[in-house]
Parts: sequence; C-alpha cells; structure tokens
Amino acid sequence: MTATAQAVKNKTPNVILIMADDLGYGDLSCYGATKLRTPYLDQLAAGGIRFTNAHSTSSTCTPSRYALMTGQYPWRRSGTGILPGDAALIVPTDRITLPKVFKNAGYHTGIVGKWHLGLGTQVEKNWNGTISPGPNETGFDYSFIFPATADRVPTVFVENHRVIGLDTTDPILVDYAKKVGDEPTGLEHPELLKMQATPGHGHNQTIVNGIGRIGYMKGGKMARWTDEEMPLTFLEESRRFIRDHRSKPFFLVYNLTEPHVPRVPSTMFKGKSGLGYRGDAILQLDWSVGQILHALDAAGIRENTIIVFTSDNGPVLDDGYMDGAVSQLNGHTPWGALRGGKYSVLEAGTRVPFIVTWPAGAKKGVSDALICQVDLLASFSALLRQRVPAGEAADSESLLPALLGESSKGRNELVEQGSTYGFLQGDWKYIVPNNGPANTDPERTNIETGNSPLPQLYHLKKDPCEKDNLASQYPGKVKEMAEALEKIKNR
Ligand code: NG6
Ligand code: CA
Repeated sequence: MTATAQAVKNKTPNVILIMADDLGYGDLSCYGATKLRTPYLDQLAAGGIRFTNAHSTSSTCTPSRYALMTGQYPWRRSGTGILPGDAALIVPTDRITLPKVFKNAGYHTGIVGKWHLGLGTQVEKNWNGTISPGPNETGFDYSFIFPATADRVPTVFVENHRVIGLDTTDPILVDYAKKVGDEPTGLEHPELLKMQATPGHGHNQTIVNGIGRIGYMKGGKMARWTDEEMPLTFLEESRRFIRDHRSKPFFLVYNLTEPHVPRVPSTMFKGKSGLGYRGDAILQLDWSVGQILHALDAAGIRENTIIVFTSDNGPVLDDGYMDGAVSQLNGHTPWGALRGGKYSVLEAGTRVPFIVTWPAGAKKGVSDALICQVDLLASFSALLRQRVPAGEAADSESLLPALLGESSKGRNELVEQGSTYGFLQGDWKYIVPNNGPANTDPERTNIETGNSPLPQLYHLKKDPCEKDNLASQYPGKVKEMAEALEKIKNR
C-alpha cells in the first residue's frame, strides 16, 4: 500500500485551513461575483463542497479567530474584541485548541500569516528578545506570523518567538498610547504618504512604507515589511512548510491578509481587477490559493489533503484608507445579496465563503447546512478520534458528516456577534434590541450595523436579505427565541 493510500485508510489527511481577512460572501465568482473572476477558488469549489450558510462567530477578526482556536463563543470571555498590536496573548495555554487536536493526534502543526490574538503575558514587552507565549504555546509547532493586522504596528514578521531581521543596534519599541521616537506620523506629515488615510478615521500614526498605521513604533527599520511583498512572504513560507512536511501528516493554518487594509497588492496585480486595489487584492488572494494547490500537486499530496477555505468576517469598503474601494467598486457586491458587512450583526457580517475539499475522502456539491468556524475543533476531533476534554470547547459541535458532504444536516442554532447578538434557529433569525447607531459611520465605513431599539425577527429562508421585520407579527416567536438565546448565553 502506498503512503497516501495508507493515510487515506487511516483517515490522517493533511489539513490546510486558509483564512482570508475581510473577504465577503459575494467576493468570489463561485459565490456569484460577476465583476471579477477568482478561477482558483472556483476550481477549488468545483472539486469540493461549497457552503452557502457558513459563518464566523463574529463580524470582526479577533473574536472570530478566538472562537476558531478555542471552540468557545468569544463573548463568553471579556477582552476578546479587536486587539491592539501590543496586546498580550488571549488564547488560554492550558486548554484544548484546534492545533492541539492535531498535535495530540501526532500531526506537525504550523501557522503562517495574520495572528491578531496577542503575544506575551503583558502589553509592555520586549520585541527584541524572546516573545512568548504566543502561537507556539497554544498548539503550533511552527509559527511565522505578524502580530496583529496589516494596519497596526509593529509591522514585522515573528518567526516562532523572534522578530525576523532584528538589528540589535536599532531596537524596536511599540506604543499605542503615546508617540515614541522621532519618526514622522501620518497626522503631522500627510505629504509623506503614498496612500492617504480617510480623514477622521485614524491610521495616521507612525508611517511605515509610506502608509500611516495605527500605533507608534520606532526602530526595527530593517525588520519592517513592505506591503507589496508581505503576502508573498507568507505564501512562500506556506509552500516551504508543505514541501518540508509532505511525508508526515500536517496541519497548516495559512492566514491570508487580503483584502484587509491597507490594500497594497504586489505589482503583478495592481490595476488588474478594474475594481481598485481591493479587487486587485482579491485576485492576489485567489492566485495565492492556486499556488498552494500547485505546491500540493508538486509534493504529490493533493489527493489526501483537506483544504478548508473561509474568511474571518464580512466585507468593508472604506476601512480607513482612500484606496479606491468605494470609487472603483464598479457595481461589484462584496456582500452578495445579503445585508450588512464587517462590524454588523446582519447576515453579511458573519456569513462568509466556506469551501471544503478532500479529493480522497469528501464528496462534491453545494451545501446549505448551517455551520460555523467554531465547529472545526469538535469536527476534526471526531475525524482524528480525539476526545475533547470535558467542559472545554463547549460551543463546538461535531459536524463532520456535513463538512465531508455526507449529510445536509448542520447546526440547529447559532449565535452571531456584531455589536449586538443575532440568533439563528431553524429558518428564523432574531436580533436582540440595542441602542447603538444603525450605521457604523455613514461618511466612512458606512455599514448597517443591524442595531435597533426594537426586536427584529426575520424569516431568513423566505427573506435572506432581512428586509421584512416580523417581530410585531410574531411576538410569541420573539419571546421563545429570546429565551432560548439567554439559555445558551448562561450555559
Ligand atoms: C478597526 C480599524 C479598522 C480595522 C479593524 C480591524 C479604525 C477606525 N478602524 O478598529 O481599520 O483595522 O479595526 O479589522 O482604526 S479586523 O479585520 O482585524 O477585525
Ligand atoms: Ca478581518
């Protein structure tokens, strides 16, 4: 029996989780986009299962990734909102995590790309020494990350516990409260910027590579990335990881940084989409996925590799830079036919592309099963016959048959997190009343939040666009769902 045949028989496929950053439900041509084409992801979807009702737990990054790692709804724990770049690690090191499931099953585990779950034990940390705990303490044998987001300092790569390209004569200092060093900021010197920040939105602190960032940093000049090649560096590291570990089962998390701001595609993609840099970044993302497929083919392991492709939250156009996302949208609909987007409790906030392929083991097709990224922990535990410790990862449901296309049955209910809670149950969605603003910021991000002081009830099956609030027509249903949600929250 060949090694691949043995691995298929033992059900020990390689697993690659590819997580895009702010990619919307309608951003790929296999999800209905007509203004741009994403041939590699279309090919992936055609060879696997394309989910139409898959969700992140939350409509922003940190909480969604926290849930993915821990199998727990992020709102059960405080401090799981969008983290600054100097935050301490928020993932517990003494509990089960998604990578630990694989590690316990004998896999080699790695993460490449965006992290945004904090590093070290405190905010004040020495970026010039050993930075720990981080991904390596939460289940990854290998990590090659950037700490937070592409628009937050420090704009450096961290490999395992150390910043890459560190120069001891030019130490790195990071501060989110006050300016450090004497480098120009975007606020003081907008003439030095190659991409202007949206007025009134921030992104005007330390300038790195001609782009104003959130947060202040000094030093580490040689260690700083250039945005044009940063995603290609992550791609190359992922390809290397695949090559180096092709003969043993591995789990790789490849966290793409596209199409999050600042959108600075590499030269080969600039202007290619006709939709501005946001569209170009999506073409770059699609091509990167194609490069991963080539790497698997070259290593001879595509057959027995599961790829899960998804996004951490819904789409946004103007998220702080004047990059043409609004002015060159050209009729593209990143949210598909849904309402809302990033930061929103409406469907486009958390309903995201989700594709699963496993040529040797899973079926092909389209599935409307309700699934959530929080379920990957229990589902892969089931595949690898690993026990989830009692009381841990309690919000994660094993949906393995749905993920492999063997069943159309997903979850019965799901809690969605925007600035208020949404609750899906059967064909219905209930949104908890909230006094926050109905729009994130009409002049800038301009996304409907879903906030309303009145209860909202939508029949998602008949009204996927959440247009027709039926709450006053069905007060009993509202009460029943509000109570069911409270029960889950207090579990
Ligand atoms: C917000 C930023 C936004 C983006 C987001 C994180 C402002 C006004 N907005 O606070 O630009 O960085 O955080 O995005 O600074 S996420 O995908 O990582 O959640
Ligand atoms: Ca995101």
